Amino acid sequence: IVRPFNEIPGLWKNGWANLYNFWKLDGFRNLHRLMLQNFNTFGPIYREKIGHYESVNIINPEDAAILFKAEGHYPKRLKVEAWTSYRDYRNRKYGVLLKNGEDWRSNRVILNKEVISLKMLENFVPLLDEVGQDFVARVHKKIKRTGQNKWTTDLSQELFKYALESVSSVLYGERLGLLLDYIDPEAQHFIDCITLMFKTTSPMLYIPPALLKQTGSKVWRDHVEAWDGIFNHADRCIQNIYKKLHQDAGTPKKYPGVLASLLMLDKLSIEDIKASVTELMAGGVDTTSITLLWTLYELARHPNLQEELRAEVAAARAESQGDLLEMLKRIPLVKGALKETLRLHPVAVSLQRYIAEDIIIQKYHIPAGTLVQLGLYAMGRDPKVFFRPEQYQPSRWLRTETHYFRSLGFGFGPRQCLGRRIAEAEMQLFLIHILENFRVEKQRHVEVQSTFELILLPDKPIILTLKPL
Ligand code: HEM
Ligand code: 2DC
Repeated sequence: IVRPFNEIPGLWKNGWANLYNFWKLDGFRNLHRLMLQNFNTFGPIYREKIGHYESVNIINPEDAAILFKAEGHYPKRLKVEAWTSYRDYRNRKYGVLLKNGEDWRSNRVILNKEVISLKMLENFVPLLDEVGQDFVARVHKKIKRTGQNKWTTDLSQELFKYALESVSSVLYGERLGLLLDYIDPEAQHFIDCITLMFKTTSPMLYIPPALLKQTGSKVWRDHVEAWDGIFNHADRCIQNIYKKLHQDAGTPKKYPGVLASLLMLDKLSIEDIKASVTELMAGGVDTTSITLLWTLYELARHPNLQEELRAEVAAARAESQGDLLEMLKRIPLVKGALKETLRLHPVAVSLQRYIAEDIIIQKYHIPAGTLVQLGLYAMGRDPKVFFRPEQYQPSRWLRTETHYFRSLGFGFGPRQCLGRRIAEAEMQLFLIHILENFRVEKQRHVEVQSTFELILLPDKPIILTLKPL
């Protein structure tokens, strides 16, 4: 028997009362923990309305499979109104992140070839490897300066720079030089704007930005200022490449980067290219850097595992004889570590789709058009889904445990993360270089948890020590 939609358990009858309670529970920063609690209270499916945000939430991999089978030809995520409102307000085009329908699909198909195809990896890897090497050189320098043969620090700012340098080198085919002693204040401002943009987005998930705009609220003003900073800097980078392309046209050389490739391909309008390249640049900073920070934190807490990974990397280096693409095929445990990091510390607390057709989940009928969310953070910590979920165990991704709809850190299907290949290569190369050069240790026993600022971030600074091997 199928039970009706209105019988799904949960609090969905009074969105504004729920928003008030959510706010009292500091839900703006605790979303991931509140979702976990809701699954404990209501079971594997619950319906919820907070403010004007309405959804059905699920946690099981098998149910995720049903969800994604119903995503339709034009998969659509939760509409982040803060982001669309800004673009409407400033008359800027939506990029692939915010487009929907046929407009999204036609842009995405072209971007796929230049950004997420395996073929492009060949072009990206040498660029990203160079950034990795520069990061190592920078750390060695810092270690020398301390005079103590080690460097103890909160690496997050360093990792932001590493990530921005990496994604820029792939997008623009040239280096910004963010890992040098002098840090360009414009690049630093760009980094700060991204953080502010994410932080100011989360309240606007529940309270319509139009309302906040009318009342002249600070969140909206900060949000606009943050996006303005992001777009201004990206515009400058894009203009710079655009000009150069016109200056030395017709000289076929090395791989020129994603932006120049798209411009030469001439299949998307310049405005569309600018919009998506800006999104790629902004999406490529906090995501990979925080995932790397969490990974270093886990490696510091598990010294034996760290040695195991180091051995794998050394063997892969020896066997591949200088061929980096070969080397990346021989580090399954390093890849497992990154999956394990995203299981316990996912960037995205949930994946969501407005379903294109009616479905039945946990015997409940869910009509087409409903926003269905997979609780990614909750799934990663569910003992019914992962054996001993509290343990950081990269080897679980090599072995017998089933992986069916369990490795979803980058989303799923045609709407999955466009930056996935860049992110994976960038993070794998980073770990290779770190493991080949430093031992990572941590100070005292500090339990770090997640806090929600649209993406999940560490709730306190992670202080690590790097020692040369
Ligand atoms: C979308 C995760 C890095 C650009 C997404 C989505 C997730 C995600 C979960 C939504 C996918 C879905 O709905 O199925 C991550 C994680 C990263 C990462 C975990 C790193 C650890 C990056 C990087 C870039 C990027 C480096 C840019 C170079 C994008 C874009 C979209 C997206 C443009 C929207 C794609 C579309 O709507 O068609 N990402 N991301 N991401 N990501 Fe990432
Ligand atoms: C946040 O309830 C929680 O990859 C909401 O690189 C549902 C939701 C919707 C969209 C998700 C968002 C969450 C987290 C951050 C994501 C975003 C889609 C893309 C974005 C996952 C789960 C991200 C970080 C992009 C951002 C690119 C942007 C800066 C240009």
